[in-house]
Amino acid sequence: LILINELRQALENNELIMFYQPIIDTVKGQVVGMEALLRWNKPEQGFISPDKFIPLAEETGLIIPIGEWVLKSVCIQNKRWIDRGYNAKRVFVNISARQFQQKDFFEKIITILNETGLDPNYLGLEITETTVVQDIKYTIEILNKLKDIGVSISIDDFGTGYSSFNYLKDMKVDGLKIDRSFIGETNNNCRKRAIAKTIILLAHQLNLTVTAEGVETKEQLEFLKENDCDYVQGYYYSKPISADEFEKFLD
Ligand code: G
Ligand code: G
Ligand code: MN
Ligand code: NA
Repeated sequence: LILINELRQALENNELIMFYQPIIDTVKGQVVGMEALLRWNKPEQGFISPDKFIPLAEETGLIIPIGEWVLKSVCIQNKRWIDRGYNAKRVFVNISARQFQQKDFFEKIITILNETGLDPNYLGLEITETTVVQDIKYTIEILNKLKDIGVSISIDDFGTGYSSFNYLKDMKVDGLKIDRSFIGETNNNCRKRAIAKTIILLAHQLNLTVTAEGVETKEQLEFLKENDCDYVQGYYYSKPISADEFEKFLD
């Protein structure tokens, strides 16, 4: 059981840390970006997955300061890598619905980009279908503003949220991320394979890029390559790792 006070303390005591997972171009086999994933390094307990504490943070509103800390530290880290001469890559940050729906969300992004000096072309946001359909008019306005400054938007966990396809015709998103529930065991499940294939087609028909998550085997990778999936992410290449460990993927 995680208590709200412990989580508040975690933020104050610097117990939160970002891990990074490479995103790979399936044709070139090169790392083109990374997803930033939050971890809580809890004293005497080790790393705790966000699945265990993000829901509590969302319920209590702590996701607002935590989300700002995440954005800031990821922008600082990516800027540092670029300044040190590594090939610049886009870093993707997960954004909770409650965070995205704040009235000053766009202004907060601008402030963080200004303060950290990160070029917006090297930042991407991952939001879910459920988030974007909460207030469609507002979402369209924010997405247009983000696109204008160069921040990229991906729809995360695509195919698992509560939404229709309707929003896709009006919203300027750049990519879809196929949820890993459609990728795992693709080699022995035709229904999952059919869904993954169809999401790739849908993305390309809409001029969007498509990333498959949770790629763990050579067979899954081959299947995705054959079906023209643009990018892959998963344990087959690397699990999420610390910033220090990630540097080997930047070379
Ligand atoms: O990395 P892991 O599989 O443990 O992540 C579990 C879940 O937590 C995923 O759904 C992921 O999107 C979410 N998550 C990871 N990092 C962050 C973060 O920085 N902010 C938010 N809002 N969610 C995150
Ligand atoms: O919801 P979101 O897509 O942000 O979640 C990403 C989560 O998926 C992270 O918690 C990350 O640790 C996890 N993940 C990344 N690659 C793999 C993989 O190949 N297999 C499994 N099972 N989980 C993965
Ligand atoms: Mn994600
Ligand atoms: Na996902």
